[in-house]
Amino acid sequence: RGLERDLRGALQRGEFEVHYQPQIDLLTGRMTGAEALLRWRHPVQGLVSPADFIPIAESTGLILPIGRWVMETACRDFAAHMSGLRLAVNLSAVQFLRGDVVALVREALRSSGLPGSRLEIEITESLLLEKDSNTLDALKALKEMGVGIALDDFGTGYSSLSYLRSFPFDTIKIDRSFVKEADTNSDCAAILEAISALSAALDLTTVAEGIETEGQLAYMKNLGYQCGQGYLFGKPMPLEDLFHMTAGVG
Ligand code: G
Ligand code: G
Ligand code: MN
Ligand code: NA
Repeated sequence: RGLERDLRGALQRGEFEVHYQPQIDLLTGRMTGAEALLRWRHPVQGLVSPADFIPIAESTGLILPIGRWVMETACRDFAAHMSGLRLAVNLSAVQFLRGDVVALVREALRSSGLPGSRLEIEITESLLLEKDSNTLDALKALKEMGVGIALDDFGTGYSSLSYLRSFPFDTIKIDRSFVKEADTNSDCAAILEAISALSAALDLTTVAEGIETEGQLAYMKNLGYQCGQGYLFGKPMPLEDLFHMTAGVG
């Protein structure tokens, strides 16, 4: 397929960009950090969504060099320009199973000078489903470096509750499909309330994804969600725009 062929040289040709989406403390309204989101500027097709090319990058193994580039670029950006703010970076299951994520993160922190405590990695349940014993060791090693671990897209998988007990998470990110209907669907509301109580009991930080309206914001805040991300606060944006947002807030 054409996209796969084009993906092979994209890194060398400098076609990737890392954008950043702000994460907001819902109590204070302040930005606490941002999630790094990869963008591919294809010379003919324009911006290609990661939803379309990450699966190809995973099946071809290209996710290893591309994922390394994202981690190094984002750590460098934040160490140099985003003093104090935290950085979240998505890691694919393939990076855990076929790469050395501990060495990858250690090297990115070392070369950028970013403290481990300012980095959080985001993983999804698909990784934990693999039941690879090295995964737990890798997560523990990252935690020893001060790096936070977030479970992404929470609520969309199968057996999330047992994972919460078995893996050293700091944060769970509630999938935006729940947040979308928070203030209109009573089943969603009940699930969100239960997740909030569970997170508090397990001392996990909650991030509500995909907040688009003031109504959703008020609702999630009221349920005790600590952080939020979504178009209401800002879309994924180039580093320069994120920098201006922080300068404006002071
Ligand atoms: O940015 P957008 O919301 O279109 O991202 C779509 C999907 O691609 C999300 O699930 C997101 O987690 C994933 N994604 C974005 N950037 C990266 C990345 O750098 N690495 C990995 N593994 N996934 C990413
Ligand atoms: O799966 P993950 O959460 O890593 O990916 C985040 C994805 O969600 C990105 O593609 C990002 O562009 C998208 N996103 C972020 N905020 C919103 C939002 O408020 N509404 C919608 N519809 N999508 C969002
Ligand atoms: Mn994510
Ligand atoms: Na998500």
